[in-house]
Parts: sequence; structure tokens; C-alpha cells
Amino acid sequence: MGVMNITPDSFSDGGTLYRQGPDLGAVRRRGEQMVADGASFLDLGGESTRPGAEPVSEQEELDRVIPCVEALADLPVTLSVDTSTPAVMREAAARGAGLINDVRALTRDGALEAAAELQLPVCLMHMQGTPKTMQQGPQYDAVVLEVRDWLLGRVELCLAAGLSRDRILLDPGFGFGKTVTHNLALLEGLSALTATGHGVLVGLSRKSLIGKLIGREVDERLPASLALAVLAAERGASIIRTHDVRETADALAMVAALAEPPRAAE
Ligand code: 8Y4
Repeated sequence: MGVMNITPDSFSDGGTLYRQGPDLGAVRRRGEQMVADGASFLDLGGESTRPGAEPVSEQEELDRVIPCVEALADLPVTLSVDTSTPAVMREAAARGAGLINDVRALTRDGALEAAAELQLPVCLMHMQGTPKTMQQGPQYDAVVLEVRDWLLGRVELCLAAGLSRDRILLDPGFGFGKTVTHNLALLEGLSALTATGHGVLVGLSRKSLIGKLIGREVDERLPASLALAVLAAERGASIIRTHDVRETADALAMVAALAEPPRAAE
């Protein structure tokens, strides 16, 4: 899954798809490149969720995301909308989006109902706190179990609202209200999520745990991101969210090739 940030202030990729509004030419080129590089999903986000970021209005989010969905709708890829806002879910779905990626796991007013009505696959991500406050001393007694049980509680609410289980992906939300220790425990315990039978999506690309563990700036985190992607794939993750599609697709192709039965490769 390739990341496309439609925000002026992206810390991870410098806001290159936005200049006083979405730069649709740049969006189209980046989308085509990510598809050529092997993306199965493009994740379009109009809200910055970095620690301390200010919220964006519903109208602003619509103005950022919906033209991009329109600009990319004919590409041979599933368009994912990174949103917690019911109106964005509805408008994006009407223009061909195929996945709702909600870092708030459909907790916003009306989000559960919108997702059920649209019958789109959803990714439910775990976050402790809100983007503004989440990195101020996150605490857990048993992070893996708490994250899993919270997500499974959200799954039950989704099922009760009419979503079908096979369209629900789970994501531990690396970096969202977690210390480095919590993130490492979640990566180590990823099988607790895959064992639920739900597809698991992970986002580790360029994240600050890399900076904290090995002291790399955000633009120097690709090799470490690939190591994490390979580990997550080995531990059963089905979708890897990344800023670097070509490199990640190659790394995952090797994981897949090694998992296949021996054949005459030479
Ligand atoms: C450097 C690189 C600094 C990345 C910060 C970041 C996830 C997600 C994000 C995730 C799902 C981010 C929208 C945060 N992370 N959605 N979204 N899972 N499902 N930060 O892990 O990439 S945005």
C-alpha cells in the first residue's frame, strides 16, 4: 500500500502532492508510478495525524481527498481513503474508493453507520489517545493483549452494525500512542493479531521508532523500513503501508518467493 499524503505539512514526505490544494498532476504521476512499482493499494490522506497536528475541517478534508480519488479512479489499484470522517467515506466511495483506512477505527459519530451502508472493506487501527496527545506518556499493562482486545471489541461493533467479518482488517497502529517498547512488543506479538483470522495491515515506514532505535533522520530510514516490512510479512501481515513502493514490493517478493515450495529457479 503506497502512502499519498494530500497535506501541506507532511513530515514523512514533505507535502509534495499539495500546493494550496491538491496538485492533481503530481498526484496522478505519483499514483501511476506507485502502480508501476507494484502497489495494490494507494492510501489517500487529507488529515495529518502526526503528534500535535491540528485537526482539519470536514470541508477541507473533502477538498483535499475527493479530487484525488477522481484523478486516480481509473488506475488498476484499490484506492484506500485514510479518513475518520463519514462524509469523506461516502464521497470517496461514490467515486470508486475501495477501502476505508480509519486510524480511529470508526469511532467518530456516524462513521460505523457510513461504513456499514457503503459495504466497503475497512481497516480498523488502534490508537491510544488522540493525535494531539497520543505521545504524552502512553501506558499499557499488557500492550499486545490490550490492543488486540480493543480491536476485537471494535470488530464486534462493526458486525453488529452490519459489516461483514471478511471485510475487516486490523492494524496495531505503530507509533499511535506507543513508546518504542510498546511498538517492539507489538511487532514481536503480531501473531496475536494474525491469529484472529483477520487480515493485518501494518504501517512502519519511516516511523520514529527507527530514528529512536538506530538514529536515522526521516529521509534515511528506507533500509530499516524494509527490514521491518520483511519481519512483519514473515509474521503474517498481509498489507504493508509504505512510502517506498518499489523497494518494499521487491523485499516482499523475496519473502513470497522463499515461502513457495522449491522449484527450478536456476
Ligand atoms: C515518518 C513516517 C513520520 C511516517 C511519521 C509517519 C498508519 C496509518 C498512518 C498506520 C494505518 C505515519 C494513516 C502516520 N500510519 N494507517 N496512517 N496504519 N492503517 N507517520 O500505521 O505514517 S499516518
